[in-house]
Amino acid sequence: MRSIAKVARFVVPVVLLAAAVAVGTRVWTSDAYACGAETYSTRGVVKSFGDGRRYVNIAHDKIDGYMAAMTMSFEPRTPEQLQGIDVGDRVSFTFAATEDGRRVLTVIKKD
Ligand SMILES: [Cu+2]
Repeated sequence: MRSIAKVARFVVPVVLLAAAVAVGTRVWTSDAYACGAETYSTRGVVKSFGDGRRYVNIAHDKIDGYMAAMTMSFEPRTPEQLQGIDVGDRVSFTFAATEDGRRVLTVIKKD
């Protein structure tokens, strides 16, 4: 039993450290662009898509604390987010305004 306790004393901290590193890495990579970014939610109408649907132009309602109503572009976080969404659709969406001036959709769905 003494040897098991000895092994546990070594293994437990190593496992905890590995888990902490894994969690930290995941948060850093998947949400890196969202670090320090403000998120906003609003509604709008889809006007057009950029090449390869790399962005979507939306005539959005007023966004409290951010800007008045206007048409502008938003980047999907993944291509799948824009599946089933077409020009003319009314949508509700949330986006992160990044420090480098991008607006990345975190959620978008048809109304
Ligand atoms: Cu705008």
